[in-house]
Amino acid sequence: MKNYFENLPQIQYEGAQSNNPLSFKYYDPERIVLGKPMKEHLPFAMAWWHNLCAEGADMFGRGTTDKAFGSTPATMEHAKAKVDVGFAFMQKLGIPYFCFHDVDLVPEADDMKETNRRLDEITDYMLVKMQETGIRCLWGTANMFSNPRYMSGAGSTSSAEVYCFAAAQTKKALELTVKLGGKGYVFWGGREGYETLLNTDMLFEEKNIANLMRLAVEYGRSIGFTGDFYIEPKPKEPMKHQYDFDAATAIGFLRKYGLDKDFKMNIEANHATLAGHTFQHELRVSAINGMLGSIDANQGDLLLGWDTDEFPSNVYDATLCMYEVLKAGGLTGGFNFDAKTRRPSNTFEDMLYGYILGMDTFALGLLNAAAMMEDGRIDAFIQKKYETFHTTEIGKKIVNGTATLSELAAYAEEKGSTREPVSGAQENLHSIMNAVMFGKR
Ligand code: XLS
Ligand code: CA
Ligand code: CA
Repeated sequence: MKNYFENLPQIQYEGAQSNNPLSFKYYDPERIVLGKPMKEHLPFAMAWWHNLCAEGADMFGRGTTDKAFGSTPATMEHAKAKVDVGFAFMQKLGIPYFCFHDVDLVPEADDMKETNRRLDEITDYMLVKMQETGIRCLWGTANMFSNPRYMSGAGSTSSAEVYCFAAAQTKKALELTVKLGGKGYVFWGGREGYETLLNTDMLFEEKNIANLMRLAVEYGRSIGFTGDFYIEPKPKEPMKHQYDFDAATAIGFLRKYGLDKDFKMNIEANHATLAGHTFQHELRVSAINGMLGSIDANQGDLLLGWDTDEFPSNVYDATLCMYEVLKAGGLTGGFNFDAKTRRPSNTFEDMLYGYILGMDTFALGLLNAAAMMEDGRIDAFIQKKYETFHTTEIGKKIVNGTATLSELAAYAEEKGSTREPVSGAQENLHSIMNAVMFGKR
């Protein structure tokens, strides 16, 4: 078994001056930021599917990276090799969590009973590694989008039989998540959407998805799952239109079907931009609705219209992300690197470089966001911007809901005309952010 990572030295923080590519330049796990160590602000996770399974295949060519790890592909020997390599990888980087789909762990058999037997075997093997290393499961999920049976959806399928398979996969994935002590359980609705309404009963599909989620909550709670369920919004790809378009849509759906107490959002940066939003927007919408749960830390490419799942390198976006996370008081989940190396980055070292880049980018984001909060000018601006609601009698009445429409109208009529509100000062605020981020040169 080829376990390249096993004999490597631990990846350590060496600082920005270091030329060692296998070191952190900014991620210093024990460094105290706003009263707690960086590693507690940034509970990172490895995505099993990309890191241990994705070989760089795309629609135009097969894989470029060998992830057989010296074993025979699509065997239980291969599944175990991935466990060995995965845990060695996470240990070298000091990554405390992983996330998985059921089918990332073992090759899927034709018969579901055999797949489930394999899943039992591999999770027994993983549990031993987890005990040895202290590495934990952040969240689990069921892949209900790759198998051809889900071509017309899982919860939203047109077939009652397929619906039962989706239920069976959800049940098993929940059991595995509980067995591995997962903090969360994700629903990403890759096939829950449509291509044309000419062949789709949207309301019927919506109710069926909600029903599957309700059944999952009831079953999960009955087997001792106390964590959060997550919806991971994404507007499109693979479907033209996906029902969990963005955070606002998913939150509205959860409230409509009474699922909002058990669910939060898992926000992915790349999905946010595909929906025409910033990452920060999706985080804010989730946070102000009390549903900011976990984050899929990656980035897209605005020049491309699809989900590229790149390792985050954009420090500005990571800063705004961490600003939202700090303001929200942290995550109940963590930061899952749902990211893959580019197709020509086909070596084992590249896998490490991807994670080092992502962890350093988020460390910089955290440091910058903390500095923005300590600086206080942006907060002070926001407070000042809305001050007439807090300092004038009429403003206070609006805020506490005691003013009538007639009273407000009488106030305006008496004034006759008004001045414009204070400037939005966007340019100045961006300058402040730059100054805080880059300081003296
Ligand atoms: C795909 C999604 C998927 C979820 C988990 O775009 O990001 O990987 O995170 O099913
Ligand atoms: Ca994701
Ligand atoms: Ca994605």
